[in-house]
Amino acid sequence: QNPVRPPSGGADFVVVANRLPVDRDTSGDTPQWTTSPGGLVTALAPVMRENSGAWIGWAGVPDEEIAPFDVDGMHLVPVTLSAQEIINYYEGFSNATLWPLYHDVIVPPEFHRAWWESYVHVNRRFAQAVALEAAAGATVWIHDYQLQLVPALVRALRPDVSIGFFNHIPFPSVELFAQLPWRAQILTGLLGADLIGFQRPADAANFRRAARALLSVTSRGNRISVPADSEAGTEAHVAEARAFPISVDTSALDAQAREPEIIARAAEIREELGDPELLLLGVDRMDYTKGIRHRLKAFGELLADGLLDPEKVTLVQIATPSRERIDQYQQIRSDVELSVGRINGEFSEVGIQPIHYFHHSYPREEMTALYRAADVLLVTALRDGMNLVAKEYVACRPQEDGALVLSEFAGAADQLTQAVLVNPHNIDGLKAEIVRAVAMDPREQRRRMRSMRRRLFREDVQAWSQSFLSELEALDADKDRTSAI
Ligand code: GDG
Repeated sequence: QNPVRPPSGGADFVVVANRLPVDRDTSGDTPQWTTSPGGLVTALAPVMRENSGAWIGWAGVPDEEIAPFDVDGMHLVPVTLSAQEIINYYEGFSNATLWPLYHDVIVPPEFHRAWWESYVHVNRRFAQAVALEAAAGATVWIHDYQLQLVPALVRALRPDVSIGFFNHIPFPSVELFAQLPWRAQILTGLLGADLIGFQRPADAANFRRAARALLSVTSRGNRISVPADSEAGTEAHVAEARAFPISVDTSALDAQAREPEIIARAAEIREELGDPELLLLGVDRMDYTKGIRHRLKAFGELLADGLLDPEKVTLVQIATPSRERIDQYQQIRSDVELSVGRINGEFSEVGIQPIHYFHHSYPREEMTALYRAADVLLVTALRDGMNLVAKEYVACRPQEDGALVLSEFAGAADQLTQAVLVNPHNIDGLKAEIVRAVAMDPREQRRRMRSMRRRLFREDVQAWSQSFLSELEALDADKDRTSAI
């Protein structure tokens, strides 16, 4: 399938994200692009195909100018990043300044002027790419914390387009956000959008409060009056900031979990693990926000207390490699590996190993089989925008059994209210709730799982993108009427 390429400036729908949804496969004779199947692609690919869309982002290779190309019916427009920009804009400002600051300073954010300058530069480059690709009156949807200046930059270059922004990670309280030396620029950048989406209502409220406190703008309900900015070259407008909780492709995951090969693989996984009576699972990027250390501490203590029996219980912990050049990520990996080694060293016997730890990633089918195999999923994030893993587990339980232990600091706790909710900082409480999930009456498990599944079938990732885009469209239609609030 090779649809007609939109000419430059011909895209009615433009997605902008740090990364293009593809990876370069260099294993064959000629390098090929393969789509990396993530939630965002699932949600947006159909909209892109219906609307002559374009996706703007970095292709994942440094210092290389790559011409736009088409994959799976999507028109992809690469933005070039130099090796130095990857260090300053991506690893530096995005992942060592904004990421920890927006996740409640679990580790201290670093503020460096050279990183900020690179962030500004790269955001300008993205905005220029949008200005070139977007057709007159197009819809532009910008994603995530790496690109917070893009909305206002696009508004200045292309006042005709409709601009949405979605923040995939939390937005911190103003008391923390105020530390950022460039807080006013970031808020002004975001306020360039017509619609600013967040995972939780609390994130949207934090943003509105920061805008009022630090920029002195006025707001009513979800709407913020943004004054004209002669320096930036933008007119006055109204921006709406509210929650649009992201979700998963529930029916696709459910269907995959029902495939005979997946069911067989799930049984095989349990067998290969030595047929434990109880299989606990953790799936995370190796990131200090995910609370992997807290989870291991609780698990280790439960073994020591004799409340979990290593002969009967196995924990599978997958921690996929992430941001490995950043110090704090090397640190969390060492901490996790030390803890896994200690617990296994203490409680293993020949043929018995309480923790199976994997520091690599798996194909989607294997993930689905693992979700299907696990009796209990442990999500103990210290702060997490949403946490799709929790939703994927629920979607992959067609038999309506299994229990989900879920941190109240993950956005998913707003929708998955029937999970066993925990505060991962409270190790005694976490231990008690793990025991509760493990011992839960199957009828109660079923009642809870059924209710969570029902909600996820209604509130899937397609519903998420549709509700965001239709609100953006409604705001656009309403523009003249709401130029003042
Ligand atoms: C950010 C926010 C928000 C993981 N290991 C493998 C694998 N994964 C997949 C999971 C899931 C995704 O990666 C991780 O998504 P999460 O939502 O759990 O977390 P972040 O990566 O931190 O994502 C988060 C999200 O954006 C969306 O808005 O929910 O709060 O931090 O889909 O399944 N996939 C495969 N192999 C692996 O080994 N195939």
